Amino acid sequence: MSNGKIDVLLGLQWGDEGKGKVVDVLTPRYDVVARFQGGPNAGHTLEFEGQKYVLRSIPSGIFQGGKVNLIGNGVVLAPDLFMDEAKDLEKSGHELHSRLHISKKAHLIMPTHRILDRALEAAKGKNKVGTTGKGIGPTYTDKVSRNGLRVGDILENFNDKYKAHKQRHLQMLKALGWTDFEGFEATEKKWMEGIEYLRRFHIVDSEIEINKLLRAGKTILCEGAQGTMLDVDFGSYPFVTSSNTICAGACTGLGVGPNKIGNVYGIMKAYCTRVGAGPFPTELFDETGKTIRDLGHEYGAVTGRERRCGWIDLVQLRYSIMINGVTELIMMKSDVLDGFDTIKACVAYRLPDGTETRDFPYEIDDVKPVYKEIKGWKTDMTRFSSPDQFPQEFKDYITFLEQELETKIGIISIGPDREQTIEL
Ligand code: 2SA
Ligand code: MG
Repeated sequence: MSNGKIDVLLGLQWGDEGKGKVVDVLTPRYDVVARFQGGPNAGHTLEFEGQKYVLRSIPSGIFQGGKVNLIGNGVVLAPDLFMDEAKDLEKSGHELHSRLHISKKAHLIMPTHRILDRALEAAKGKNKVGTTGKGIGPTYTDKVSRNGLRVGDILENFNDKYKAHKQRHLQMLKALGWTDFEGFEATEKKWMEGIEYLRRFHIVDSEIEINKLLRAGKTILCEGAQGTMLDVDFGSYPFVTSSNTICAGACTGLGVGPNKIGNVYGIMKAYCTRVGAGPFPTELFDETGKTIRDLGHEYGAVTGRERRCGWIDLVQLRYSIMINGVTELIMMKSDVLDGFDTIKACVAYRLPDGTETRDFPYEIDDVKPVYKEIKGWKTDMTRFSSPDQFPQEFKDYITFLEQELETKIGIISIGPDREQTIEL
């Protein structure tokens, strides 16, 4: 962490690496926490003092007193879902209004965007992406096609703008033959309440604010959502989300120069998971996969969907580390593997022509993982408080990962609670 710089914290796999927990642990060191992409498709789970919270759009720094939390221009915001999330937090005693700043340039997810999300998925048939249904794709599509509605638009003539956008969406839905509008009026009503609720927050030129904070020597942590493999450019396209989830996304999603980026924390699980459709080379379809899902509680934080589980994939991680310029790794959920006799790590892919590669290829649909087997540590580490307590097998595993990934591991999480975090 250094003054006047932005540190970025990102998921290196397909999301759900445990970013929420890490940001919450790291925030005491920072003055500001910012989100730069994604929206309510994210589900960041945090646990402390016996309570569990799921954040969707609000930065995870909200639980620590005195921090500015910023929702950047790269984020897409659903006012109704935002209102639910914010009110829940307020109920549990967390004051938001003075501490949450929202960019005027963030785009609004309209109720019709969510219907379009469903309609477009349905039209894809068996090629569905398996989206979260939160309207993410259609909202970013409107942004890029220069049709979007932004948070700043609520400050003037909002109703007229809303109606015009809705009309355009309804025409698109008609063209798709979509007829299911059940509950739409109630949703729209609540959405409009969400707009009113939004007005009570600081709606700001966040790019100017953040650069002023940097010039004043403040420390800023940026929190990525989803994961690198869901990045629209570098992920497993087309089975990706619609934003740049990678480090460069923090520059465009907040309006800061690349020279302002400091540390890049890459978060990975000790294994790997994915929700939604798309290739996943190390996916396990057997009992081991099921055991990981049960022990790791691998169910979607937003949709409750079962997460697909598999072994850690070092080919994929090397690629993510390269794309993001990761300076330090953080490994989550190693406790899930505490009872395993043997652990596997994919060190290379065998391509359809029989050759092996350590570089991430264009297509990963039909690659076969080449595994290295590692002796399990067979120790309950959940109550450990220092790396000195780690069994030798676990220390060897860390060394192996650091060598394979050519990056040092700085933090290891040994359980869901804020306390269960060990710095190396
Ligand atoms: P979308 O809705 O357009 O962003 O979906 C596109 C793909 O991106 C995946 N995606 C995610 N994958 C993992 N976790 C996500 N967040 C929630 C969570 C998911 C949930 O934290 O658990 O609750 O189901 C997330 N958000 C998007 C998605 O599965 C599609 O593959
Ligand atoms: Mg998540």
